[in-house]
Amino acid sequence: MDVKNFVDILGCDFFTGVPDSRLKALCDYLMNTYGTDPKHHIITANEGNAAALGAGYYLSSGKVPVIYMQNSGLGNIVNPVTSLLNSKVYDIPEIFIIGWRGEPGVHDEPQHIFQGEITLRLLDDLQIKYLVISKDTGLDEIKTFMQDDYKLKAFVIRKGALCYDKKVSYQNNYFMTREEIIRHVISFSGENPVISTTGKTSRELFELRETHERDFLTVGSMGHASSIALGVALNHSGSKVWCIDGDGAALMHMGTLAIIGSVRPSNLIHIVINNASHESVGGLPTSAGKINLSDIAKSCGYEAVFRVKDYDSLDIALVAARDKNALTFIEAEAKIFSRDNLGRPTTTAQDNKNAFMNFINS
Ligand SMILES: Cc1ncc(C[n+]2csc(CCOP(=O)(O)OP(=O)(O)O)c2C)c(N)n1
Repeated sequence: MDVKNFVDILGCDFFTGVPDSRLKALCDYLMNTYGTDPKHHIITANEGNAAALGAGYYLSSGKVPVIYMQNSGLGNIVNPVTSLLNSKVYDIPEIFIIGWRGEPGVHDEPQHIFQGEITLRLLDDLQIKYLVISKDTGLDEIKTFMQDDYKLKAFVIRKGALCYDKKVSYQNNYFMTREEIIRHVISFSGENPVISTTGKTSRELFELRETHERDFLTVGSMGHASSIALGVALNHSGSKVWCIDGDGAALMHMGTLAIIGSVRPSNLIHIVINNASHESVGGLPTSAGKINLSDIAKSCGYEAVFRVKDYDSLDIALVAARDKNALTFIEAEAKIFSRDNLGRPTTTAQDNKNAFMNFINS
């Protein structure tokens, strides 16, 4: 279905959410139509923020917003849906567009399987009325569904259901690549544990390594790699612990910077690869291109802070991080790029966990 025909039926002029690869057609359409004009389109740090932002839009305009997300984001909206939007509280209408990863019967990665299985059940429990959209869903079915008086409605989007024929390209002015930054990091991290973030960072790390026991790949739980790294660092004080994060992920749960900064483990090195983009799911911008993450880390209590633009300065920062005993933050600017032939981890998540635990406890 052409995404424009779909969006026209919704009759909304405010869209907010977190991008998803299943929703690439929608995301590209929104970027081409509105860019990031905050009157019409805001890419939020996490999906719960989008649900709340949509509530504010409704309160001030009386109009219904559209909130878009991958089904992994349902976890982040549970609280605003139950305690803000639900009819037992403020009874605020919203339309959700949800990319269905891990649909039963459709092959997907381990982090999507359980979320995929419970997606429709969770919507039922949240009292969100849904319509599943496939390639062959007719526009009339969508029009009929929109006439339903449910306040909270969701479209659950199957693989390939939406299409958009215009190409959108996402770029920045940065020079390094994420994969090469990761290669540099692991040349300095040696035998220390590495915790990597969701998306292509973990996929690239996996491909760069010959053996995988030193790495914990945070394949799901976007935004939580640095909290996992904090937990490891506190109990593994004999060695450095390296966290390779993304800007979108760091923003998603940015409160954790304050917690890490206040706990201040001197063996933790937190690297944020900042491409100002959600590159792994298509390239939509994050706000990390407009703010100064390094200054935020400094204010939160990180002791050594570096912002690097090229490989020489990256190496200088990595040497300092390795050799000093200080909570370190390295923001490495990267272009919006990944290889077309990038693979996926070939070991199971539980093999990864077991190998990592054996390594770390030996
Ligand atoms: C809660 C949640 N929302 C959305 C996603 C989909 N998702 C996977 S990776 C990613 C982008 C990550 O961006 P960033 O951390 O900047 O890393 P990059 O891909 O740019 O390297 C998104 C949005 C997800 N996995 N989980």
